[in-house]
Amino acid sequence: MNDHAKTFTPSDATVSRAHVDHARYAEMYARSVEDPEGFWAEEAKRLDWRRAPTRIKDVDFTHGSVSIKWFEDGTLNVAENCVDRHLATRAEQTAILWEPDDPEEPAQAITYRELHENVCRMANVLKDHGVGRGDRVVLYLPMIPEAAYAMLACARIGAIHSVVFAGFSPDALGQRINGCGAKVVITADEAPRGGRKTALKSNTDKALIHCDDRVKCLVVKRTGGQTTWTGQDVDLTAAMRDAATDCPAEEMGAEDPLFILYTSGSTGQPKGVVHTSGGYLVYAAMTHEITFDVHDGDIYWCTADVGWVTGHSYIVYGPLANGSTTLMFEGGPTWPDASRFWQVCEKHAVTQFYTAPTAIRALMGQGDAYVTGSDLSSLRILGTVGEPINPEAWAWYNDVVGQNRCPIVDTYWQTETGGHLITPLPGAHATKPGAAMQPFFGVRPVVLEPESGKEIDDTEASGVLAFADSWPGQMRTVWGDHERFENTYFQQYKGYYFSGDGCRRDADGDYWITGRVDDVINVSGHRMGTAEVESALVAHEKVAEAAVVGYPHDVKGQGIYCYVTLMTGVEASDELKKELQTWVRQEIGPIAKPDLIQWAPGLPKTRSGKIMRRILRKIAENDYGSLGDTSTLADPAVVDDLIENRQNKG
Ligand code: 6R9
Repeated sequence: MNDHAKTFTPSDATVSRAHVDHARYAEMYARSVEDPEGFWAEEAKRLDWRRAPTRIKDVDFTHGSVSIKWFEDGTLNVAENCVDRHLATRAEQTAILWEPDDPEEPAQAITYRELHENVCRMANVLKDHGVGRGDRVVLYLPMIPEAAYAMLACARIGAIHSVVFAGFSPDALGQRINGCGAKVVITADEAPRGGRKTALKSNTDKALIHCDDRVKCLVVKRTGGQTTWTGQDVDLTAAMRDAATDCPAEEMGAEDPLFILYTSGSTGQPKGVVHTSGGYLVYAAMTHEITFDVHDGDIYWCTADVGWVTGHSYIVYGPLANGSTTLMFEGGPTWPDASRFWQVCEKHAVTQFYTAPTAIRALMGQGDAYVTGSDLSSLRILGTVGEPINPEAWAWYNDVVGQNRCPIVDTYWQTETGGHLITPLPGAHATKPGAAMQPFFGVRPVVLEPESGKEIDDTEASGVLAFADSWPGQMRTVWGDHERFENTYFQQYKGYYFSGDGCRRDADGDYWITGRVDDVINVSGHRMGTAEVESALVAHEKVAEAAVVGYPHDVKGQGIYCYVTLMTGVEASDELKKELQTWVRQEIGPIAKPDLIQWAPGLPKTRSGKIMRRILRKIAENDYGSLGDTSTLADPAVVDDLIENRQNKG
């Protein structure tokens, strides 16, 4: 492929405004990998430290003794960095611009002074309920300012938050509360989204049935909708009103955990990714400023949910550490109609807009008129995250939304990485539709041969993506299970952090992410372990066995394809398919609802009983002409039946 043919160079205006241009990138990048200690000691000065770090980097990627520490002897408070330190110069500047689900409801502009007050109030309520340093607090909230207050209130008193996406089911919530041993859950009565309401409080009640009785439930009144109250419940809205507006910030070590965020892997239940205070914040702040080329006066909008890492790093921590105005949107892209995003951009004169390819594809399908009806002249930078973006969606984003004048930053990163790892920088790099382009500072990507694990030195390379050294935003461990951390990321390819993604490096040395190489699927940018869906399916009394794979889906990127073997005597029917879809939805949450279910009298297995997923993937992709070697199958006839009855004939 001729990659040069599709290169978009930034305009002179973009380059001259940018924090980092091409020459500066080259010079900074070289320094960041040649002298990481010196480079990051300098970058750490972005933050206000109580005690400035002198020990900058202490990293060992060796399996069996993996240890990652940054700025180890430094102390700071994250909330102080995101709020208090801006008060001298920005007290009356908007910190959070909140746009509700319903366009008829007024937006709210919360200044840094008000943010400080609210964070302190909530911190005092948490303290009143016995929460202190190192305690865990689970947040299960709509996209409302209280979600940011709660995160920062925890940070202020040294508690560790774990945000659970409001789309998760009571079971999934309960597992996460128990998983981190939380003392308190903060939720809301209801979460409005797309004109509908999710009953968060009653979901929380259901979750808490399976948790320690002492777990307290603090409830924000978002809608005032009917809610049942139990003895452990606290009306958080009222308690905040009565609480004091100042609360001292705890002095925390740089390596003290800031948050836990559960994410899916290829095996087992989701794992609690642990991020720390110092390194994470330095990295979130720096990437936010440079990747989105943020300047004073900008109105920056990331459409993610705070339930995902993108919401943590690029709605709350990065922007607020930088003293930016961050827009927080409660709703979704297509309600009341497909113009909602663009109307919000016009209404608030948004300058940076950051969303996921799945949203772009969904909106692209609705036609251009929804976009062109809004004045988008304020936009300067567009971003995408969450999955590879297909060139058609990239072109539409560039032409119709960006009107050919806004660089698109296709930011590759993960929950585990804390911030962007590979991304173009607006004034430094040309872009190519579908390419994540170049490593961020301090990041050393390598392409490995999947089998041998050998590093491919040639510029043009294709293989799996790993990283040869640490960066400050890297996760430190899996909560409560360091061995799982080492085994998941450092075992297969010794001496590297393994991403789980495939990748291609082109003749120019630019990186293209090709998707997961493990049993993780990416549905509308939401990461899911096929094992989680399988275990939900087999928990149903009529299901004997299940195998789940991803298949290409026009809007979602990947859809969930389930092969299900029923218990003997159970009759297959369309009603049962619906029942299983509803079941999985209830077990995990709406994002995990199977798209296609195929009844499988048997699953293709090796003689040792291992399911051959490669074959199931090919059938689901409707690519059964290239099944490859099936000679190790115990019963090859199974495959013919599966092909004949495949569900994706598109
Ligand atoms: C931030 C986030 C991580 C996985 C990752 C990869 C995929 C994310 C991407 C991308 C291609 C991009 N991914 N960004 N693939 N291009 N720009 O999404 O975190 O939810 O942990 O997902 O998402 O497969 O491994 P997370």
